[in-house]
Amino acid sequence: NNDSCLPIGWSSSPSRSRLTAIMKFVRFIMKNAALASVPKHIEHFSKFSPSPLSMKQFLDFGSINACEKTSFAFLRQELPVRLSNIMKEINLLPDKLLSTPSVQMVHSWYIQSLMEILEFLDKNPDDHKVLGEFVDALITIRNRHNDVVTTMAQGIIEYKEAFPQDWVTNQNIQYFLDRFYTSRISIRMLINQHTLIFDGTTNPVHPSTIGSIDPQCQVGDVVQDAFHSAKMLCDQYYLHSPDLLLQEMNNKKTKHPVSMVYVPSHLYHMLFELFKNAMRATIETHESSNNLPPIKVLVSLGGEDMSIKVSDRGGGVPFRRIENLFSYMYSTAPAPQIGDHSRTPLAGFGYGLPISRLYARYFQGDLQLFSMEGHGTDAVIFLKALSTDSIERLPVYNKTAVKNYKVSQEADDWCIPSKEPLDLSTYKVAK
Ligand code: W6P
Repeated sequence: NNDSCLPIGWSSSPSRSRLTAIMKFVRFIMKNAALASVPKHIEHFSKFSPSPLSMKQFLDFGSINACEKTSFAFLRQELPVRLSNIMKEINLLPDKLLSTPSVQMVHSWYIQSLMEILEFLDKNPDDHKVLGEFVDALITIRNRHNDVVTTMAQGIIEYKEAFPQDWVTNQNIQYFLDRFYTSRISIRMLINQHTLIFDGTTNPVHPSTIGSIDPQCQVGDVVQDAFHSAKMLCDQYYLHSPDLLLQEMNNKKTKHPVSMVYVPSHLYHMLFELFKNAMRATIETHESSNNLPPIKVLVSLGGEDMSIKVSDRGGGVPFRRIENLFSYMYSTAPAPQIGDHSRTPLAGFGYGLPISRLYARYFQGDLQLFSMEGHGTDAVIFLKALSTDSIERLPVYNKTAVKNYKVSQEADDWCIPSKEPLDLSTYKVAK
């Protein structure tokens, strides 16, 4: 009996369906009221600058005096600040890009996630139920944003198809996406730390990790792991792969493996990307040869920097084209069709390199390419050796940022080189 669960005095299905309708209507009104208040909240929270955390502060959230309440109170303020800051920048995108279905979709995810966090502003941090619901909300939000990178890439493709790509647009898209993806990396870092530290378990494989941070990240081990994965892909498509030659330099304790405080998954991401590129270049320039030159890796720990150099002898890239390797616009191509073997899935398209550079820069490091056409390429990841120097590098929405979106089609202040030989006859002086 459908009515058996209703209190006495409530009876029959018509009033029940009526009740359902009323509740639906109330939810509809409330949802729209929440939606209508979003712009006000964005205005409010975008006036705050994001608060960059250091590695040490991240570790403190996960130490003995770890306090879920403190983390909750920090995140329910900081997440809206970071979301609102970058949402203001989304709104500054050129109309032709902002109006694409893909960008609209991403934008709606940000609005939805912001609303879901704002729900917690008036809740009690001492209530365990609230803390549990917050973790669940963060997991929902993280999953909602899983496909942001591919969806934005789709938006860029739609834009490229409709409008001729020019240098100015490329610069604007580069500026925005570098900031947008950095913001995303940072928000996911915050969410990962909170959900991993306060789900009440320890990582069975790496018990010493604090959330996604390993206080004793063995750099050489991550190099080996990333190389191994790239090697598997490479073997699958080319039926062979170059070897790895790994050397470690530790300025303090020679012969000791290099270790540092870092996020192993970030390091893995960068190295995997570099190895795919290095392997592809090596194989494609030694197609006829039976022995491939190895990929050499040098890990070096100094007083200030921890640097990793990945060297290939894959023939290099012309200097003029290096910048394009980091360009979102020039490196977005539609994903290869299934069965299309003209494009290999091993590097060369997608956002691998620009996003790897953002991971390096996120904790004050960098990723640079030094290539000599005709010979090969050195890719170097520079990271801060000291955890006190590893502080989040975050975009902030302010007047300077706004100004950078107003870059317009103005004349360059350097002459345009002419390929036509100058007709010197006009300068002939009559004798
Ligand atoms: C290349 C191009 C490249 C990009 C990134 C890393 C290594 C390499 N090697 O030829």
